[in-house]
Amino acid sequence: MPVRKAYSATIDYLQILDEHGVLDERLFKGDDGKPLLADETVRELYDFMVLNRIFDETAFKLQRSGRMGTYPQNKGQEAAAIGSGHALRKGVDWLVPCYRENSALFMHGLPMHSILLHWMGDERGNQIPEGVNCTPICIPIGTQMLHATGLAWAFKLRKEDRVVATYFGDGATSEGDFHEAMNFAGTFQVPLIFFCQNNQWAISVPRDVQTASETIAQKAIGYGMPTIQVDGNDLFAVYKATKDAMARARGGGGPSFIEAVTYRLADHTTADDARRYRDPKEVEAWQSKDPMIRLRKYLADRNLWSDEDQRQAEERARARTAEVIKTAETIEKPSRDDIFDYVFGAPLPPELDRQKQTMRTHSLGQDPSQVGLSATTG
Ligand SMILES: Cc1ncc(C[n+]2csc(CCOP(=O)(O)OP(=O)(O)O)c2C)c(N)n1
Ligand SMILES: [Mg+2]
Repeated sequence: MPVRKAYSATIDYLQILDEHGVLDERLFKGDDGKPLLADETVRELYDFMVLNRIFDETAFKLQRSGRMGTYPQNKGQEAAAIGSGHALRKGVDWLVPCYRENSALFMHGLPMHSILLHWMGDERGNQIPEGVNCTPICIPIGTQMLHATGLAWAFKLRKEDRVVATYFGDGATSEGDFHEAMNFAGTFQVPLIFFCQNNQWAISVPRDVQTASETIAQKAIGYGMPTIQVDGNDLFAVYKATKDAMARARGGGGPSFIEAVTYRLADHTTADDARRYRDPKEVEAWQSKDPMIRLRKYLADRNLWSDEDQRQAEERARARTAEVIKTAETIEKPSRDDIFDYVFGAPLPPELDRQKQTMRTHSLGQDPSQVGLSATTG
């Protein structure tokens, strides 16, 4: 009996604005002849990139000067977050993030100081204001994809016209949670976009050590999902792929997968030193593919952005970032009693009550007399 082909597939790669700022007019115009994005919108999105880059660099400095805990820089991944975020409807669709798409969350109304509070260790940074459709940033890798699937399933059951987008990294696609979420979403045909920011690294593990899959996008084929690889540093390609996935989801076409090929230009977090494991030549090569360089060139070539515009955008971004820091740093400090009052409930067991009463010194929360020191020592 002859061997028949049981299945075959290809993965498309979409790029509309290349790293030199050259535009594929045909793809930008689309079949209907309308531009994918109006000039004014592109200006606004670039301006927003400037704000986010400056916010990100300032957050890094806050950590270095001891004013914040660990921080994972988003630098270099702005087109992926902003291009996809722009395709989602504010106040309607939902974002279920990890931690490298701040700008998409800000776009959908998350106050910028929330992100600083989170990384300052203040749990109020995870309180999402009413009407902002996102879940808190998620550090346990991959878990958020299951939440996103559940959320999208609920919208389907309730017949609500809402789409969910969940963000995760290349490394997250090696987690069991990823496969469970994909399997369920594909089987139940939920309105969900799996948005992978393939930034080539999972801390110190490079993508090709992480998985034997040639592309991340092809992993979706096993779950029956339309899937595409896009230039993640190209705002237009990311926006178009997300818009197409949105249209499919809203039309009852179920989940889609997008692999945005990008690069983590900074260290994994401020607790990392990538110079120990990354070839500087690789970083240099990706620096020239920075999403902001090509978009600025696109705008400048069309007389839509001048050096003066850039100067003003940076000035506005610095002023705004300074305000955000002030808000985060001047928030009323939580009481030290909160950990007892809100974690254990009432009545407090006697031992915990004793600890609460004696947590008066800065010496590991212990009363000096209990550790054999007089109250005047230290
Ligand atoms: C379940 C779980 N395992 C391990 C970690 C430790 N960890 C934090 S970030 C990270 C790498 C994630 O890589 P990727 O998904 O590519 O995202 P990126 O940081 O590159 O954006 C790991 C292993 C974690 N946070 N959660
Ligand atoms: Mg990664």
